[in-house]
Parts: sequence; C-alpha cells; structure tokens
Amino acid sequence: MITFYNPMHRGHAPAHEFFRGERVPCFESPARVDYVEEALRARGHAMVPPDIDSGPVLPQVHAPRYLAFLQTAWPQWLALDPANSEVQPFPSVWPVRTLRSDVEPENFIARLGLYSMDNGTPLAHGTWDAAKAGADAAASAAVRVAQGAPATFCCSRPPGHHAGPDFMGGYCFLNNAAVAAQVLRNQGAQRVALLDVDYHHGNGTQSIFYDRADVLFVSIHGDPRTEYPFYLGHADEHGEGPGAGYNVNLPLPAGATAQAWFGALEQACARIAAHGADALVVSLGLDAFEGDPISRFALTSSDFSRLGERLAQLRLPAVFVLEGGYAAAELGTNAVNVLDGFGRG
Ligand code: Q9C
Ligand code: ZN
Repeated sequence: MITFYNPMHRGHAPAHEFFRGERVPCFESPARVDYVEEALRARGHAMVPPDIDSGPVLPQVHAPRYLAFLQTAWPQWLALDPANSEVQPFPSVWPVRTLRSDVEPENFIARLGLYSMDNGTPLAHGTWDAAKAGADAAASAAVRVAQGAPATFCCSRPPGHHAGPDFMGGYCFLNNAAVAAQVLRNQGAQRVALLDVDYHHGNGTQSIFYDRADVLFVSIHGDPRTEYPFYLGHADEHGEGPGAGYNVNLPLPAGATAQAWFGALEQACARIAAHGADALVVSLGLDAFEGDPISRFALTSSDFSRLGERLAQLRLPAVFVLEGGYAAAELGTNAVNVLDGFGRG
C-alpha cells in the first residue's frame, strides 16, 4: 500500500504533558512513527513524501483565525522571552460558557486557551511544520485515491481527530482525516464515509462535519462518560440541519471485550454501506489495543488484521490516517496488520 510519511514529524517533540496533576513524558512521541515506518519497510510498503500542499484545503475544515494563530504561535511565544525556547507554553484559562470567544485577547496564554480544549496538547518549536506536513501527507493520500489507487496510508504525527474547527486538543492540531475527506470531496467524490476507530471519540472530526450530509462520520470509542474527550461522543449525537442522520456514535464501556468491539464494527459497516459512499477515510488510532497504556479496550494484534479484512469487504477505496496508539513498540505491527488485512480482504 502506498504510504505518505511526514518528513517533519520529529520537529514536534514536546518534553512533557500533564497527567493526573504531574508532568510526565509525552505519550505521543516521535518513536511512535519510527515503529510504524520500521514495520512498513519490513513488510514491503512503499513510502513516499507528501506531494500536495494542503494550504488551500485547511480553511475548508479550520477557521482562518485558528490557522493564523497556530502558524505563528511558537514565534509569538519566543517574542515574549527568548528563554521560552526551553519552556512549553500551556493554557491555563478557557472561554467556557458565558465568556466571549469572539474577541481575541492580546495575551498569548489567553489566546492559547481560546484555541485549546485541554492542557494536554503541548506545543513545541516544530509543531506547525509537523502538523502542516502531516496535513499535506493526508491530502496527498486522498488525491492518490481520487486518482484510482485502491488504498493509501498517511503515516504521520501529531494526530488530528481531536482538533476541531478552531481548536487544538488531545495531542492534535490539524485534523488530517478531515483534510483527507474534504480533498476527496474536492476531487469529485459525492459522498465520503469517515470511520474513526481510535479509542477516543473523534470530537474534532464530528464537529467539523456535524451539519453536513456529504461526509458521514461514524465512530467506535470508549464511553465519554468516563473516557477522554468527556464532553462529546454520546450515542444521541446524530448531526444537525442538513447533517441530521449523518453522525453515528457507537460508544462502548471502558473494558469492553473484542467481541463487543467487533459487534459495533458491524453496525458501523452497515451504516457506511447504506451511505453509498464513493470513498472511505479511516481515522486509524491503534489505542483500542489491549496493551495501550492510556486506554481500556482489548483488541489483540491479530484483531487488527481482522479489522482490515472487514473494512475491505466494504469494497470502497480507502485512505487510512494514523491517529493515536501509545503502546509504541507494538504500534507498527498493529497499524500494518490493518493495512495488510485490507490488502488481503
Ligand atoms: N494529559 C489521541 O489518541 N490525554 N489522543 C489525557 C492527560 C488525552 C488521546 C492525559 C488523550 C488524547 C489522538
Ligand atoms: Zn486515541
């Protein structure tokens, strides 16, 4: 399967995040993609750099003022104090309910809060370049499918599915899967199905397409009553306006078995088949793995092969986009198991 990698991902390497009130090393690390590249190479998948600029597509899925902030955030942080090159900025105040988000504050940390959903998404000097090259890889993977490739893979970090129209969150900055879906639409697909199998609900992707019927969003994830992102991902979120009926959430309780997970996958596949899509985008998080350190599902490495085989039965050209998955050493095996299962199926 042709794979677009992100040549800039290593520049996004923040040192720590907050976890249970303490600073801990980042779960979302450059080593993750190293393991995936190693498995791709070992199993004979071609890897090429991105060849499409996502610049014109980004404003179709993100607010211009968010893009403007993100692109210049690190230089603005350094302009406050050159010593900030060694300091990670974190938001500490957010415009929740009743507070105004239409006026951009001048204060940098206040703007960082305006454009963040959590304090768990650290910025680093290379964050914009890494996120932009990742969006380019997603756009490239989508164009190649629009041109007739049966399937492509976007092997990139940081991930994207928590990034909403105008905010970062959950280690995500630019919504790569949304970029891929939008590019497929721009290239002539009338209907796109977007399946999110990351352990965490893809709140950003859901919000970007919530009022649209052309991109069906279907997600299998840990119940937000107990799992991140907590404030979205419930089963009663069906879409709004023209998008009513085109959003499907299949939450499962933390601790759900692989059998329950594959039951939800059958429901997802039935809805996707009914959509009459021209193409499929898969937000491929591998954190439903039994060994994931921050998630609580129980898929085994061979279950990921079964997932790929089942998706192939949809008989749709597919763009796979890497999302989460924090058992780094097993991430390559698990991701490529999905791709090879799809190739066989
Ligand atoms: N800092 C993805 O899998 N982290 N994101 C909670 C507190 C939130 C996961 C830890 C998990 C986000 C793409
Ligand atoms: Zn996740």
